[in-house]
Amino acid sequence: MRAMKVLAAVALLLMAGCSTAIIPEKVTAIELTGNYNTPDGMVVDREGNILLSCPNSNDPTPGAFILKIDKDDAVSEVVKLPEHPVTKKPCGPLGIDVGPDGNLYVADNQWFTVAGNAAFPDKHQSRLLRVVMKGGKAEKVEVLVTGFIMANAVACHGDSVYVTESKFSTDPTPPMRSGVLRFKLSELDPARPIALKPNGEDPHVCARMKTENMDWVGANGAGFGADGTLYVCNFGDAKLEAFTFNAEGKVASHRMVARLNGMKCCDGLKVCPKTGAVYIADFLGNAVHKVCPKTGAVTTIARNGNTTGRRGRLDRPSEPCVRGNKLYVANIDLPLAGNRYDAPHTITVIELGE
Ligand SMILES: [Ca+2]
Ligand SMILES: [Ca+2]
Repeated sequence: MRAMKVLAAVALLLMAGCSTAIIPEKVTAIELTGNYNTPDGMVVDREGNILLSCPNSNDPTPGAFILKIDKDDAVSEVVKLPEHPVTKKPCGPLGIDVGPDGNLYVADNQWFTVAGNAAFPDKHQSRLLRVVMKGGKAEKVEVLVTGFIMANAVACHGDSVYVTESKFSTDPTPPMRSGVLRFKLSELDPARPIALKPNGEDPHVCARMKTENMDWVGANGAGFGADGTLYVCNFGDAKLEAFTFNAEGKVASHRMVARLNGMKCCDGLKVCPKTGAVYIADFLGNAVHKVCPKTGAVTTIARNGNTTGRRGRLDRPSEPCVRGNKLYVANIDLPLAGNRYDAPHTITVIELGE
């Protein structure tokens, strides 16, 4: 009994320690207003603007958008994305990257629409889209790949675009299988979209992961280091994993960089172009972390309890983005894990001081 009490006290202390707020010295917020209520994926374009996916999952009434955050943090609209032809619901833009052709590659995640919805027995409704850009303006939106369950991060590297599939099947038996698919830009043709084979059997799968925790999802954020290492977040198991590929594009090495150590999950990630550090949004921990890719050391940059997002507080963050010495963190504010979806709808902006 006494041992039980001691254990309970230790557990409480540990829990309290894990949830200690860490508020950065210099932190502000960009507030999204009007048609924009739920931010997610981000990338810095060639002109230094941040392109932001705005799936509006919390209030889909206005549709879904790609937005631009310019150098002065002013927000404007790049394009409103078309609704999905089968679900008739708005596009679900999550991961976004700029290709070597200057066009935008965007994951359309329809999982939130089809999960648990008997009207859509085929759960493979998510897609890879291309926003064709001309003179800085969106010209048209093309469908390149169909048949994902949960298309998530997008990363362009070399002659290819890489997309994480957060689960290969809806089989509830652990472990959950997920991974990364690689498409050569030259094989992408909107006149003949690639229809993926289900269950992780498609030949475009280039990296595979397993997740023991079945409560959430597997492969999530992804990005490349300067040396060509592909970093992938394993959401449910709170792991950062790393893959290298040989000349034939096959996996040459697969290692775990970091696990837990203050992280409750690993959602979106970005590799800092200057330092090589991997920044990770921790949706469940309401935190953002920096991971050293060499040692696996985890440094928590910011963490707080459930909030509205006011004064730059984190409000269920899903994706980080480094621009200069600032870390931008999209607060997806989904009503999960005790959080309430609420105004303001924010991007937290943290000065890194490095
Ligand atoms: Ca909020
Ligand atoms: Ca909230």
